[in-house]
Amino acid sequence: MTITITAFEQSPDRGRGLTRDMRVRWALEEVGQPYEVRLVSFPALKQPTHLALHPFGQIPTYEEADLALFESGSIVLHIAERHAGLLPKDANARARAIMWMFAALNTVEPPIFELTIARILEGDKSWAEARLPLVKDRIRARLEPLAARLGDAEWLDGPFTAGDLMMVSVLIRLKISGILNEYPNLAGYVARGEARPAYRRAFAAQLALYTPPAG
Ligand code: GTB
Repeated sequence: MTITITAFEQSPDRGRGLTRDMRVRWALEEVGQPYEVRLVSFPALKQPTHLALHPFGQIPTYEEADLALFESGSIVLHIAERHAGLLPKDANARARAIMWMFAALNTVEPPIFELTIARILEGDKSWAEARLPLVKDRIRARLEPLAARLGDAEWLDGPFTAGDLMMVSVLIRLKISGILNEYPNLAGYVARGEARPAYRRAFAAQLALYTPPAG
């Protein structure tokens, strides 16, 4: 059964792995499922055809036979539940992996996304510079306890799970800000995620989409 996901036709990050289709690609690579990508232009995101798939007019979406999903978290959870490799067999460990997915999306990602908004959408406002330290401190308030919990461990709770995939995907956006380097164990955690062969394949696939052919 063919899996089709959507991604930006022209990505504002030029394929640096920051858009949310990347976590879906990574999950599919981890479980060894081939997939196709349908590129959507910005105007098309808000047209009826795409809105029927995604009521908020965003990417990514996921289609497989008669199933259509939106929300990267629900898509990654669906992939993890259908295919071996991202959720432990033990019921309690599985519940904790899903807990970490929610922690990534619900607790850690919001202040990180706020920094993107502050920089990109509010960067030209007279008060933008004064607000940045507050936004960054709200991120630190999440990273500090996360770093304490991770400690010297390789992953958040035993072997690599969908919880780590989601947490690394969320933290990656902080790399350019320098905040991640304030927490060396989190920086190492992200680097371990990026070094996974599945991540590298997903990254290369989306980068290739936005790289003009040589010559
Ligand atoms: N909660 C949803 C999910 O997790 O799937 C959020 C999806 C979402 O925000 N999608 C964005 C989108 O479609 C793309 S990823 N935006 C278009 C719109 O809302 O009209 C967000 C994003 C955009 C750009 C960069 N960048 O340039 O670095 C990074 C991330």
